[in-house]
Amino acid sequence: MTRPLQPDLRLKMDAYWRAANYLSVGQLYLYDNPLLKRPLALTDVKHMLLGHWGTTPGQNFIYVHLNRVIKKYDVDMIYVSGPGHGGPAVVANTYLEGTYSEIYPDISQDEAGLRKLFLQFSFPGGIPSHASPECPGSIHEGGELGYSLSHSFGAVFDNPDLVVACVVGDGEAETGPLATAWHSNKFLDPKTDGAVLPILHLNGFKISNPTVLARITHEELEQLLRGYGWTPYFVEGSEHEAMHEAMAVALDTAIEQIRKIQQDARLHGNSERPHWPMIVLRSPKGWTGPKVVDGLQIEGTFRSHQIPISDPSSHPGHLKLLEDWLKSYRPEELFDTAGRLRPELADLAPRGERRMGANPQANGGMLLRDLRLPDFLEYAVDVPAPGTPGVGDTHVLGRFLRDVVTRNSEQRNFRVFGPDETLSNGLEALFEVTKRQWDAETVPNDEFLAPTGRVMEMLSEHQCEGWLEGYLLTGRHGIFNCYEAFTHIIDSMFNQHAKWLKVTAHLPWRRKIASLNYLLASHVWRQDHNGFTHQDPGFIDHVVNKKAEIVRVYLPPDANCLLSVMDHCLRSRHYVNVVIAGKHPAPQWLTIIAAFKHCTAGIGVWQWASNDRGVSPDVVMACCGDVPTLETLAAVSILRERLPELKVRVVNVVDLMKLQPQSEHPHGLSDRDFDDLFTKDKPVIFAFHAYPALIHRLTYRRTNHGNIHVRGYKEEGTVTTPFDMTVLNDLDRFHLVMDAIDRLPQTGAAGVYVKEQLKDKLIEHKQYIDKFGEDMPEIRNWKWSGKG
Ligand SMILES: Cc1ncc(C[n+]2csc(CCOP(=O)(O)OP(=O)(O)O)c2C)c(N)n1
Repeated sequence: MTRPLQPDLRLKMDAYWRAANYLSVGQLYLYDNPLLKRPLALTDVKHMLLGHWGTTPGQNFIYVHLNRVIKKYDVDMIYVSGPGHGGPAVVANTYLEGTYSEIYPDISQDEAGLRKLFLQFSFPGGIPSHASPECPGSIHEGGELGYSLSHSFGAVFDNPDLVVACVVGDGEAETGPLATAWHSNKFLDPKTDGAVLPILHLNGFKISNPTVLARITHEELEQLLRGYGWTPYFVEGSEHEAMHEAMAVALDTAIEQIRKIQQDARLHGNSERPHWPMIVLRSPKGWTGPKVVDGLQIEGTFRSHQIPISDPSSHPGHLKLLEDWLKSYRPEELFDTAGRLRPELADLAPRGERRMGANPQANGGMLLRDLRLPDFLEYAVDVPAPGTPGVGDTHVLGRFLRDVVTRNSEQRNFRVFGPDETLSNGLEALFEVTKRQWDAETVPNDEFLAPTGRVMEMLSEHQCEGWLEGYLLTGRHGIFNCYEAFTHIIDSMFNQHAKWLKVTAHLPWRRKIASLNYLLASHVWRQDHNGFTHQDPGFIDHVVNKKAEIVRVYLPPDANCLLSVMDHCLRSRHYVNVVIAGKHPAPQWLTIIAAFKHCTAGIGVWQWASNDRGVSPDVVMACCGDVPTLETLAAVSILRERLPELKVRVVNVVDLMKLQPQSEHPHGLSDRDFDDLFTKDKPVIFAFHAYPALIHRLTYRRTNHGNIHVRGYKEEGTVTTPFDMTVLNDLDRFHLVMDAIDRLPQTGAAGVYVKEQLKDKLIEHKQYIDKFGEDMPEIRNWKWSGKG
């Protein structure tokens, strides 16, 4: 290939790079004097010096080179900064291309704007030091390292014209999520998806350690990347002219190769798995920064990671070093006296929405289109009477999701993600209309694999979560279905996404995106065959820590409720919705209309199961979750049969956040409504799907909290029968009845007799399952009698 850079262009690009570097150092250090029009004084320097320099000049170098290829090839491109602590770089570049000032007019393209740009960085009331939501063009903050490639791939699914340039930190590359994300290339369809161009930024160091990938041989690294299926192009060195040339050649090659792969697939039907190009940029950490400070080498070492020159007020000589460093970029050549970038340099940036900071893909809500949803009422399970046997709630939902796929097949804006569990979680109906997207080899006995499909499965919860987040952040919709216990694997990714949603919800220019919907099937109570390792309902404990305006938790008790809840979640915006549902055959309680009403209210008295009409109840039997609801109703039928004078009220909770006070969560019941349901002074036996402490945490301010007695999972589990799981945790119908009697002295001797009989029942149960390996017939065949 001929050299793509004319000397004049190379010099201008170098100047643009210097401008970005100058603006980056300015952000780290300058309080005033942004154009160095007078000698640098201590009063011009911020008191608290915060931020990261090390990664920044390399990212500035990449950005200016990406601008060139965007213009040359008219590429629809966004930028993902893996080491997002290079915040100064993305801020500097979006400022230089003009998008920053368009969004924040106060940060104007002049000296006053420069001063504010510098001041706001890592300053109280200003912007954080990462590629944060405030930064135009960012879909990935990069504060918690590891997710850049998964986000990038999520962004290009169903986005055939988009290229995501994804800078991967060589430290970031050591994380589990990133290490597995290289495999995303086996799940990309060159016909219908876009492309990711990874740029492995091999600057050699993390905070205070070398990076693994920088300390293996060139050959090992190349083999590793080729082994992952990539074609790596190396750009290595530090000499500016040579590096500009090498980067330009590598980028031209990569873009042309991406175009060729796409054309081969799209126009010529080539169905071989492509070996997509990527770039390895080996450049010094802290490139162009101070070489030596206080006798210690800085550039090219871990010492450049954060602030290379510290505390000038107490270190004579540091101020001069800083001034020399800033001046080394020759700002007077880059900005005119008014502080405006010189026109011949400004001209290097792409125009309009081709600027990476202005690309609507990075503000996905702008592109979001509503899903075309089928009428969920049509998928209803017929429930002629409470207790009608069901086939398994998620199996019913699967038919609805199947038709969501079909109805949006033209829009191509809905996908279902999961780590190899879509079938196991009961969503097999999806495969009537779509496949799992898979671009690697297939052999005759494979099932449901195709180069393009709506189901994305790789056995990495990180990868699925990251893909889905990238997909949502670029304006599409989706669901993550996962075993409940293993959703914990992405606790931290959920955190980051929830934080992103919280911050973006308050940025007027950021449009709302579709909610992140978790479907946690295969839950704690029905992991009979997998046992203890698969029994953990704690994800929701974690979720409810996040901002109430963002998180929603639903526990539909049956299939019709699940349909109603999922329909709601798929219409919602900018939330994280957690839905916990069963997949095993289980009794159905509500007709679809009753389910719709119940789920809309989120909580309510099940009058058909209660006998306290017209009087105040003696006891409230509350339940939340499908198995606790079953056990509660079975307990209620014992109470009503054996102690018929008792007035029992059944309250079912679908929307967990109804329990919190209104002041704490927008869904919260008013105290008045809560007291109406749970009474001010009567015992409440609360059967809960997850750890009992969560109910106490949500209700501790309620009038009747002292009388709420919660049964839930208390970390007892093994491979056993479904009913025995509840017995092991005291959540079974017999314990619930005994709990009620213990709090109802008025049951007197009759209550004592019932308790004694139920204790015997528990012994019988144990003997029976030990002998036969399944639950007693009276448990298996129990049905709600309907007697009220
Ligand atoms: C998951 C995670 N672990 C630890 C950190 C703390 N941390 C911040 S920067 C950094 C080193 C990053 O190295 P690299 O990805 O190579 O970025 P660069 O050298 O370009 O700054 C670490 C460990 C983090 N941000 N995220």
